[in-house]
Amino acid sequence: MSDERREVEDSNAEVFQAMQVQLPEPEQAPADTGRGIGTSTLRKEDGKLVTGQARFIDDITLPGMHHLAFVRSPYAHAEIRGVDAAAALELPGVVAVFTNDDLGFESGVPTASNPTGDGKQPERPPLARGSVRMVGEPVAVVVAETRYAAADGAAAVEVDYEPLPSVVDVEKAVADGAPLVHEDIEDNLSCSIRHETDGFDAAVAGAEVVVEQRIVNQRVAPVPIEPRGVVAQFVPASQEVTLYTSTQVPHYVRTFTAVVTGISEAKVRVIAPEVGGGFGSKLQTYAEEFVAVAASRALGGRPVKWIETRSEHMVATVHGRDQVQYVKLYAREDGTIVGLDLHVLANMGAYLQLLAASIPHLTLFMATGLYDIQNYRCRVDCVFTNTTPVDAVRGAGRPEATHLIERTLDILARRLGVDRLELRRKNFIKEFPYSSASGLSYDSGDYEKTLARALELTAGWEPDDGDGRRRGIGYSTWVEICGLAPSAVTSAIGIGAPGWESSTLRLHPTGKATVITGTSPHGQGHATTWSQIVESELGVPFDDVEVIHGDTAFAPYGLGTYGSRSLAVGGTALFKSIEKVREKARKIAAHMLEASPDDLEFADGAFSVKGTPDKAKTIQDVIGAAWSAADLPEGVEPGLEETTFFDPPNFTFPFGCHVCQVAIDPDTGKVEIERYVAVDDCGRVINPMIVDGQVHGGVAHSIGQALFEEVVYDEDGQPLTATLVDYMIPTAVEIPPIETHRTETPSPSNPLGVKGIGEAGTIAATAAIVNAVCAALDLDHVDMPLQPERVWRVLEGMEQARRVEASPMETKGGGVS
Ligand code: MCN
Repeated sequence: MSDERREVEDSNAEVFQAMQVQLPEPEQAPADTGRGIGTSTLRKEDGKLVTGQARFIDDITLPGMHHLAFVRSPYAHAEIRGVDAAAALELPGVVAVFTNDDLGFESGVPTASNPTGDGKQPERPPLARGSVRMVGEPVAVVVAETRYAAADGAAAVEVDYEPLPSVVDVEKAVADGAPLVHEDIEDNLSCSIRHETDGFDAAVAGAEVVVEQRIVNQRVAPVPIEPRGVVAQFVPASQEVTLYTSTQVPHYVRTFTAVVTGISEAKVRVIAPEVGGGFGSKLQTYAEEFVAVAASRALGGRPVKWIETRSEHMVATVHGRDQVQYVKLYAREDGTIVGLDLHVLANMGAYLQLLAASIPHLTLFMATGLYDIQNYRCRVDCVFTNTTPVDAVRGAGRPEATHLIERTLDILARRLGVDRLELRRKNFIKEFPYSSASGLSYDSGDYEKTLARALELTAGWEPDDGDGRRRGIGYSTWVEICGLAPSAVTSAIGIGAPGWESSTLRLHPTGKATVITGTSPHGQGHATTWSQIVESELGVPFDDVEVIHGDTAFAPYGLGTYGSRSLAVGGTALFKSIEKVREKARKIAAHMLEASPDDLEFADGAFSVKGTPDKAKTIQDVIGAAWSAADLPEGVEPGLEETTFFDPPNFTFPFGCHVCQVAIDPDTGKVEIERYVAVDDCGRVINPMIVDGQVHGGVAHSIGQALFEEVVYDEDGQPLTATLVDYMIPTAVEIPPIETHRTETPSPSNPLGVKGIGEAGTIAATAAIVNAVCAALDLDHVDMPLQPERVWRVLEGMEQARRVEASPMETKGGGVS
């Protein structure tokens, strides 16, 4: 060691000084690198995704790892008389077969939803005990040396079932004498959520027109590109477990893994590596996660892996929507809407998953849409059936709301013989904040503006049926609730989870920044947009910001990514951490500049003395000073790192207008979307390109629901759409060019002025498409999906479609509460 070096080691101060000398010259704050807020900066996430360097669950291989395969029920409802694993255990490579009792669970699969406070929440063991209540319910798990051996083992396990009567349809499930899904729940109802404004009956008594319509919002499957998967490794000596899982909510998975397995929460580490899409379905804690952890524990710490097959996905991962809605809309002859009476039968499936009844509760909240409807009565019955649980799928309760109100508005316009856009304008909410009849406070909006912009953009559209096809234009003027929070409200409406979000901002001695976010992106581009916020607000260049997420060992507790909340809540948590860092940095800069903190201004990443711009310190200068700590103002701690937990005062309410033109082939019933224009308002925009991408994806999702997708069960509860051959999701061929446009109405709910956009397209689009088809066919209503056969039957006037067209509430025996 040189003398010089020895000298350095002698004094801490000198060490810092010496190291500081070795630091690269701090980069100067960018005046404008063009990658801050408001720019369409390319996504920094994409390099590894498009070059195959990203790591998904199935890329993870641990030494000595075994594989799991689940034995799943082939019956919709049956008693389990016995499980015989002898033949499976004889097979080469099969190591063990576990049933629920072998795995030492301390509770069942959790739900965090109880909107009425007294909802029936049947216990659901991770592996079925005593009986099964849906096709695909896991009964046992096979551990084997290879995935193939595990699959062979699962096929060889013999389960003795005694089939029981089952019910799959919500209307049948609530009828007298229906088979019971849970023997102790006599009406198949988990809960009935009710809301009624004062004096409802008197207020609607004077209505001159009443539109009644039964609307089916059919069951859909989420179908992300990557199905679910887990890798778990338990360490017996320390009683720790690491769980890699394809999830949107790693911290919830950690908490519930602790609850279900009894392992200390502090010893559970959950990692969400790259997640290949979720669309709401990975906002869950699933039986397979708990089983994998418990299996690794039962095997003395051997790591295990399970990767969901596509057919498993179609029965074992939650489904979405599945509501039958009885709508009654009251109006005056002049088009003023007087009141809305809504009864929803919401299919919960066989068990409650994480959000369960809270999903149709969101339908209740948003069913009056962007119209000033002050008289409102709604009843949502959450019904058990022998089917896969229904929970969040992109939009989660809000596409169902938009669809029903936008469909009913078009029917009302036909009934009154008035222009459907005039009818909308007449009833638009015009002043904000607006107290809705369902008890919400809409933060900001300008519904005329998005409609006007959409009309400007579609002014030249003139449906021409010169080629023999029938054409129509449909409109959807929509609003949604997102940015899920505030915690006091989520708690008050029976969601047993808060709504805040966290972020840590850490500045490194080299002037670079790490953001640790509690959100858990899986395609939304948070690394990019969070870096844009740091560049604009702190002056650390976009490329110098690293964003870490999805690992509970590193991050403060975070609630994850769902409900289009990440920017409005998590992005704001980051903004607030930046503010805290800036305030501390201001004190240090003032000390360095021998000025008062109040005399400094911060712009373009530098503090300067007001009126003397050349007396300045960049944020990078300050980061170095905070780290070296050689000369800090009194009372200021070294380092620049801040954490924020942000709980917003309100939700955000994005809105917009979507317009769609369809052409229908009368010979085949095939619907083609010829043009699609989306004008959305999500407040201030961080990255316009990402927002466009989210809208594209969201609209594509709803094109799937409007035209193609439906999960179908037969009478006995056998799924008829358990593969992608039977369940059609649209490909690029079916998705038309989607034109996206925006207006910007800032939200007062957060300092960035932002609202969510991740679900907007999905929430808006089905109504625009079905309204266009109904306009083309000149009829009141037809239910989704508008597959060629259904449309052809409408055109041919065949019985099934006539029933739908002629307001089938009488024929179906349903009623409005
Ligand atoms: N954004 C923006 N300016 C705004 C609003 C949003 O730049 N005014 C950016 C955000 O910074 C973020 C993205 O747009 O990068 C989406 O933000 P946000 O609306 O906050 O939504 P979340 O990030 O919370 O995403 C959740 C939402 C949901 S609920 C589903 S479901 C969904 C979706 O996002 N699933 C997706 N988009 C998806 N995209 C992909 N690729 N895969 C999924 O599974």
